[in-house]
Amino acid sequence: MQIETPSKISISFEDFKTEVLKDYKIAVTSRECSLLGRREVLTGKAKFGIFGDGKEIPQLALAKAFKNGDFRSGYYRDQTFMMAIGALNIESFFAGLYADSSVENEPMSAGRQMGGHFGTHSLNEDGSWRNLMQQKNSSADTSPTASQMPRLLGLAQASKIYRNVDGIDAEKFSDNGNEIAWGTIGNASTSEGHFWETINAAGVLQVPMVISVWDDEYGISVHARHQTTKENISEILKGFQRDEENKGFEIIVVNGWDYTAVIEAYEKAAEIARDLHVPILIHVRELTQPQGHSTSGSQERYKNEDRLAWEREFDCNVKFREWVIQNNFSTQEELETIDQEIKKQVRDGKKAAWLAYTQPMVKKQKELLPLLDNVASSSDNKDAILSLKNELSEIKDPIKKEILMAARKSLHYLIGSESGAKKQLIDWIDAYTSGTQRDFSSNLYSESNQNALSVKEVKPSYSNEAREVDARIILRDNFDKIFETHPEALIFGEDTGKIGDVNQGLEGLQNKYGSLRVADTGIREATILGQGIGMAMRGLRPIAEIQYLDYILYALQTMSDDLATLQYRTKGKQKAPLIVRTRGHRLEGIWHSGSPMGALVHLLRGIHILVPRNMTKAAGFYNTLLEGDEPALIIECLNGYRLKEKLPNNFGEFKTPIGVVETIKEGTDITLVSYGSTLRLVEEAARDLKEVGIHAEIIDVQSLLPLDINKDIVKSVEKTNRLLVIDEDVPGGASAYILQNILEVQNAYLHLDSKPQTLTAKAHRPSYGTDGDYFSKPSAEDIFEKIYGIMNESDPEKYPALK
Ligand SMILES: Cc1ncc(C[n+]2csc(CCOP(=O)(O)OP(=O)(O)O)c2C)c(N)n1
Ligand SMILES: [Mg+2]
Repeated sequence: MQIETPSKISISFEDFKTEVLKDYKIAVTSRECSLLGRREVLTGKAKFGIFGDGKEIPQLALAKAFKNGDFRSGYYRDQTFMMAIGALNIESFFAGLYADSSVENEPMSAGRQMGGHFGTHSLNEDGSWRNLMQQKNSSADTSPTASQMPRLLGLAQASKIYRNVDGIDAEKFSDNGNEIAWGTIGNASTSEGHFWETINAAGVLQVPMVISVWDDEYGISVHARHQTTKENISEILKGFQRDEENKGFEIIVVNGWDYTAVIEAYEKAAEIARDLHVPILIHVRELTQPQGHSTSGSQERYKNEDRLAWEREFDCNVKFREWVIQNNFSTQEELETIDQEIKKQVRDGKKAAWLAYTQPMVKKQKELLPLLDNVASSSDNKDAILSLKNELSEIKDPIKKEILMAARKSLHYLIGSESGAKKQLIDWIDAYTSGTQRDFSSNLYSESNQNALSVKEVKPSYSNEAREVDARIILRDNFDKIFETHPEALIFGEDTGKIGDVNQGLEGLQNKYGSLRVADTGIREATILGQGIGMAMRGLRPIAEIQYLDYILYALQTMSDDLATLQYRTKGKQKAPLIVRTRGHRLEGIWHSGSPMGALVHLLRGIHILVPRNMTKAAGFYNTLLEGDEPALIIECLNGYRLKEKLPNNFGEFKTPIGVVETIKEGTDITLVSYGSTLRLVEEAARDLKEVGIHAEIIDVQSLLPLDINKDIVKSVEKTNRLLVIDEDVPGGASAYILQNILEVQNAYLHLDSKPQTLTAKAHRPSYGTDGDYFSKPSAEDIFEKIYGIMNESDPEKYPALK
């Protein structure tokens, strides 16, 4: 018998039945995992659980429409989808719950993220790209609600670029831009600004993005009436609906428990998005949470009996089961047999995951116990050590912490004694700690041989008759070379396209390279950043421009939570080598003079932060980064575009090294450390100081993250014995960060004859106008007087008091 499937394909009843039963098994497996997962938390084997129960059926439909090369950017409810695409199984589901740090057992994040945070592997062992067209891809989840949205936009936009820009080697990333980026988000999370910004931007850009809203009417305990106008996201998005005259969204509404309706909805969405690059929102309504939001808290506290009864009736798995029986795909008895089989499979898989997780630690426990016996036997603290040993031996499945605690505490009891046994224990602790520490701390930055620090310096070269030009010309000519030689490179931001950025560092380049590669965007910093992340995750080399450093705060959440953690949270299995371009430091007023470098340095570990003092250095950083595989933020000096710099003749080739400082003036009396726009004032002060017999050495750190990887600053302090760090951040900002490195990492305190100090801007935002600047930021006079004061204190006779 031939029948018509929901997607109107004619197949045999038997084939359709097979597919239906396959889906049924995945849905039941996923549900069993949720149920057992909750028990694992309640019995203390896992710390926290957040599951996909009540969202199974639409995810099966999503998985059917999802093709190789496609990307997901979703959230913690999507375990059924991940199982349906073959990226998650029972064992890896439980390994995630247990925080198993083995990437083989727990491929989502090697235990770094809570269970329910999904991702696939985009990279080979050596950090190079896999062929993303031969697999189904999921970008790595993040916990902040709606933080998956900005990245989703970029994942979708990559298809548009691949379809419309010639000359890119797309083999591993795209088939003529036919890939869809699929987003998922909870109904309550659509309250976040990121959601709205992404929706609007996708409508403008017309990219193949399909967002599913899993609507269960709640966000933890808070009902939709507090979340969403009219309690209905698709209703209020109606203005985005495309029509004959205007491009926009296709909006689809479907009940999540209705198996055939969801399949139809996803088939339709896929067809439109893939072919036409139209963004789509699927509002999946009437979903439930059989076990409540998560393992912390019970839903009986905020759902009344009516609601709970409705949820039991409309549970999508229950409805699907009814449908399977009603349509004669199976019988009550057959399904019961299947259910029992799956229950057993899940129990067995859970046990296997627990064993795989605990076995290596039990082995370590067994290794350690005799070592503790050995050290105890000849120790004065024998009883104390044996009691630690006994406590450890009684733990059935010890974790790493418990094992190392026993070992290290025993060592504390051995202070002052020497023995072969103690040496053995120390070696064992060191070996176990260093191996294990990597499980938790590796891959913050790229560990591939393309990492940005291994790119070699190439100096700018100059012809004999090299002209002095406005510095923005150097950026422009260098970008020109970049776009000429890297077809996969593109830049976008506010005023970036038509006028070639507000300082004309891209003048004329849109005409030359087209409006997709040198593009204007709306005023929406978070999604500018997201565009960059998503496109970088699909093999492009985006440069996202944030017009002024002061406005990076709008994008900071995305940079900090998503971009900066990507390598780390996937243990090096995904990367987004995005360059963020901005301009900052002093110019005018509260919002065009910011230099919040301390804040950025602290929030953006995982991203390189570069602070070039001029545009030649900046251009060199772009060239370096394009050769590497890592994300970075480059802050050009806002007041430097019209200053004169000599025109190099090797554009695209000269490279500024990352993490390497430069001594820009030699001196013997004091080491001055600074960066960016402040350096010009430091140089001016140093010239004046020379007049009074003080010879300052000036070091430009150039790169705040990483900072002085060769430890060159201490070499200068060894010579001068005095140290002042100067910047225009707030007191205790980046200057304190630099000082900590010099004193603690480089041990410069050993060489100091004077108190090491910082000179910074005032604690408030910089006031407007020239006087505002003078009284808010360090001036050449401030710098002179500070240094003179240090010299006066050290030798009042030679340097008599200024006042
Ligand atoms: C920015 C942010 N705020 C708060 C939270 C805590 N939180 C986690 S899930 C959640 C509710 C989300 O509800 P919804 O989007 O409807 O998804 P559901 O869990 O109902 O599927 C909240 C408030 C968070 N993770 N991130
Ligand atoms: Mg919800």
